Amino acid sequence: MIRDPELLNQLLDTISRFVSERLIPNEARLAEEDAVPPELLQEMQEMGLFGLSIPEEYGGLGLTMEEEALVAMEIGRTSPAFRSIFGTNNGIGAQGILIDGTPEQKARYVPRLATGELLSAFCLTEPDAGSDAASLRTTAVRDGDHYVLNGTKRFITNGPEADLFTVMARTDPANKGAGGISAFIVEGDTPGLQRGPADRKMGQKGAHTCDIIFDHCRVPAENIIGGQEGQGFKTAMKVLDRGRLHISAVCVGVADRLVEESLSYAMERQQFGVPLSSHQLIQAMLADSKTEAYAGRTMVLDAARRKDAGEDVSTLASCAKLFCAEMVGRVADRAVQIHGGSGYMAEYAVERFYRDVRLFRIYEGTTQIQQLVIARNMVREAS
Ligand code: COS
Repeated sequence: MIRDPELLNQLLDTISRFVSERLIPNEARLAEEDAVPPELLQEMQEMGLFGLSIPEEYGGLGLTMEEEALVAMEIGRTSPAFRSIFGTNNGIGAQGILIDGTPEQKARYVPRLATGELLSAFCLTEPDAGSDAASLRTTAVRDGDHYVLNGTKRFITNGPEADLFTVMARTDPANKGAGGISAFIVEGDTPGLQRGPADRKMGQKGAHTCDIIFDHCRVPAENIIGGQEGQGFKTAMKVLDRGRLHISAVCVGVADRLVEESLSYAMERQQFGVPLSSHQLIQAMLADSKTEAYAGRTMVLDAARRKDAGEDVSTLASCAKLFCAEMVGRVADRAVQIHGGSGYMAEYAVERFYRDVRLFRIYEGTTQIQQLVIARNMVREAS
């Protein structure tokens, strides 16, 4: 649902220029310093990127899912770590409060999330609960007008720097499944919240993750999302429905960039007396990558439009995540192949992207979890 095509085109143009002129030239620095340069963070804040999908009444840009997908595709043309910090903030970090929070919770936190004054993170995964998220072990025990949280969350994006965490924890020890889980808003400076050392990762340098440890961490009872116990798993799943579409759009953007890099290298580099792009086996790889990136784009936009129209897109979001994450992996692999020996060298962007995109098949639900969600929904609908 594009609300105002002219305004949206202006926003996309501005972001496209920012990506080309500011982010792409700083990709190597981002990887080397393992941090988003502070001046770029500030520019992102000024452009409103920290509040992309937060409604205007809370100071965000209030983008629809389709609009957000188009923005994510544009931002996908550069290192995914640039997107990670603000995408996580107004994506999985803030959406739990937005989707299921009480009016008071939204009023208290969302305006500061929209400006980037508060940085947020999403705490679902644990050392022993990844794909089987409903088996999580972090506990939240009621004690007067507080809950006391104990447990460890793992691989938490924005963890080292977040000011606010959406935390899924078990409030009903007798219920070992999804129904025993509640979601909490936990402020980063709450006593008993500790951060582990930053993880050392294969790629996406500049996007930071770490363990978040809750050790008798007392959280006000009013911070249970929606004011109700037992709803936390559903909140997490709804957040992920949106998150998976956002990540799919990022995969499309990265694939577009890799196609561009592959084409320009193939047109420049000569072998057997002609440019690589004249060789049919190279052409086949270029054509396959272009086709797959286009298929991903079409798929994401269709699912996003349906979400904006109010349809349940749980299945389609998983279809998009499954296809786009695998697709960008294939496109990155071809990009390295087209670059030949150079593609294995760190001074070429495709070497870095090849490592960066590997994460897309894992986080916000592995490819295998998407297959499971799709097939289970198919069977359920047919029964
Ligand atoms: N929206 C709303 N509610 C949902 C939902 C969705 N998309 N998906 C599931 N639910 C509800 C179900 O309807 C069910 O509710 P009822 O008990 O009232 O019927 C409840 O949540 C439990 O669902 P389900 O029985 O399907 O849970 P399971 O434990 O069997 O499995 C999977 C759920 C495997 C799909 C889930 O654990 C998952 O997505 N895992 C991957 C986690 C992930 O993406 N981790 C990445 C970390 S975040 S970066």
